[in-house]
Amino acid sequence: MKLPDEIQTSDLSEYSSPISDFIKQPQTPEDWQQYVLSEEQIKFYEENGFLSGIKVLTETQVDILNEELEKLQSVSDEERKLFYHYESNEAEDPTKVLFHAIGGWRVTPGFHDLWWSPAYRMAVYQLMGGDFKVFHDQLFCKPAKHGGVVAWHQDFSYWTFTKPMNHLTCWLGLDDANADNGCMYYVPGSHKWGLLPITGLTGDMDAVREVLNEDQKASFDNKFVNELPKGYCSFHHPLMMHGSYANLSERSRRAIVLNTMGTKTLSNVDDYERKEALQNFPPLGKTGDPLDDKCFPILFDSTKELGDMLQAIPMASV
Ligand SMILES: O=C(O)CCC(=O)C(=O)O
Ligand SMILES: [Fe+2]
Repeated sequence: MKLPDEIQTSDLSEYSSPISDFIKQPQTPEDWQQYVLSEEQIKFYEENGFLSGIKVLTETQVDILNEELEKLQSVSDEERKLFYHYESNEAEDPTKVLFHAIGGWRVTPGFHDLWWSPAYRMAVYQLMGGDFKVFHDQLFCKPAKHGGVVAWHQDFSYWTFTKPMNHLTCWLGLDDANADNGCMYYVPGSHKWGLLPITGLTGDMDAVREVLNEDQKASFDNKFVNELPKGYCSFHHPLMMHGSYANLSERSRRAIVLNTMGTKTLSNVDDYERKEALQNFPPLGKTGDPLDDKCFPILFDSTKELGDMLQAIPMASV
């Protein structure tokens, strides 16, 4: 997809609404109805900390994003500066490859407009229990044959430079994902374990065991295999324990992850210990400041979008 002619900048975060017709937008509150999650789905999320199997993109839309992804994997120096984090290979195992990049939405129109997908926005609204804004995206791509692991972790352990915790992650497959090519796994109910320390993201898959008690370790026996066709997504709570194994298969396993936060989220940078990880992040202000940079646009205004439908929508409370 080429940039529309009127778009003059190379930094798409200048635009806080869709810039193309990549994703069709609802025109009335009724148009949103088809995307509303059921009471059962909400209840499942509250109990388990994740919800899987939501369709966000058609195969054609996935193809468009995969074309853009090729560009994002070989960016110019100028484009590279728009990323908050960029590692062509973040795998600690020298025989493996894991592409991990944050900020691709600033560079190509499809990844920019993806934030405004209605199926995505309605689900996030319900699972977060209110209006929300962009935190950041993340590309996690494992090539065929030697794709690296993403070690077991909780997302919020990396996000304590923001407060309060009111975040949600969406994992969206750009390839069909299953156990063979390194799909994600969840430990159901682990969102109730509280916040654990960081134990590493791309090295030892099981490093987190050092900080777990016996019951927690035992619950990995019950892990959920998050198999998904491309274009489908899963959502998970910021304290959800999740990870993915190596990809030794003949197929790649690419994914785009969308991270949102509540509209009232504040900076909490002052005591944050990993300041070097934030070097290329958008301005975060000082502790207590609202996160109001252009890179954190509001994605949903429920009163405006939903009108009278508002009261009838089941909302999660976790
Ligand atoms: O793509 C993966 O395997 C890891 C993704 C992840 O950590 C996340 O969605 O929060
Ligand atoms: Fe994660």
